[in-house]
Amino acid sequence: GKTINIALVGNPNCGKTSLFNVASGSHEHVGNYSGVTVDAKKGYFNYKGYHFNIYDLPGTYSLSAYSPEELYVRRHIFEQTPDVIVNVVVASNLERNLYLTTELIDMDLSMVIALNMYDELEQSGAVLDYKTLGEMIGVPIVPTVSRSGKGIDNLFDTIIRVYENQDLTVRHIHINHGKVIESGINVLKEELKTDPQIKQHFSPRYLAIKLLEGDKEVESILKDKADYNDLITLRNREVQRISKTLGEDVETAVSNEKYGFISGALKETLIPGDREKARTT
Ligand code: GDP
Ligand code: MG
Ligand code: K
Repeated sequence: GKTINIALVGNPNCGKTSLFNVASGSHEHVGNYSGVTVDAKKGYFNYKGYHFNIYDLPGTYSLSAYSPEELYVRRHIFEQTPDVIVNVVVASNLERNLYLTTELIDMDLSMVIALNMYDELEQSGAVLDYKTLGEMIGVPIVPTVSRSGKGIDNLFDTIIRVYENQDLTVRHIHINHGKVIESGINVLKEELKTDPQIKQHFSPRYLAIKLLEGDKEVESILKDKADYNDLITLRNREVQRISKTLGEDVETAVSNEKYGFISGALKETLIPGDREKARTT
């Protein structure tokens, strides 16, 4: 059968390891797989004729290059190129959890969202139209309770559909960062697109955004490009123009746009319940 490599990506304490355990059962390689100080595990199992390799990655709030965890997760995505990313989110804390989702969307990856701790969302009395939310962001969303295993089959059925390009929810969207930043993204993207190697491995839009944010690791990925110096000159010019026009740095502006995008999407799909109750159970 076919092999599907998946990676669990989500904030700390969103239920990744619980999901990993319930999916892989006792079939895992623990030990020194990563060789680094962050916590990561690989497991494997068969389901519906497919062989799954599943990686439980360290928890992260973002995919910038600030912490060893963020760097580890991003390198795993760049280097291992999982077939499908499972973005695990806490159903009752979407405003915060979906920030990482917007970073994954920028990277233009095949992805499914596990709407985990769905039991807590239901207990809080909140109602989420997750199907519509998934359609808005172009990513299928599957409610799960990874502690009990509820929804896990549905999650893996969805992963198979996404892998086989048979899921109708999947659509690549761009989070619009406004005219001033978008023109900077386009300038750099056009420059990056001329390199077939880069276009094949990374989303040029993602690299352009990260360059504007001053991401050092993305710079080092691009170091070998023939016209690297021109690219950086162009980047510096755009960063100056943007921060002068907007009166704030690119990173702040981009993250504000992302939070705005999330709250806009939730305004249309979430009827909040009693949050405090959900967080303390
Ligand atoms: P990780 O840090 O993302 O690996 O999260 P863990 O799997 O360690 O889970 C963090 C905590 O949330 C643990 O106490 C789990 O028992 C609990 N948990 C995980 N999944 C669920 C779920 O679906 N519902 C509820 N209520 N709790 C969960
Ligand atoms: Mg864990
Ligand atoms: K909890």
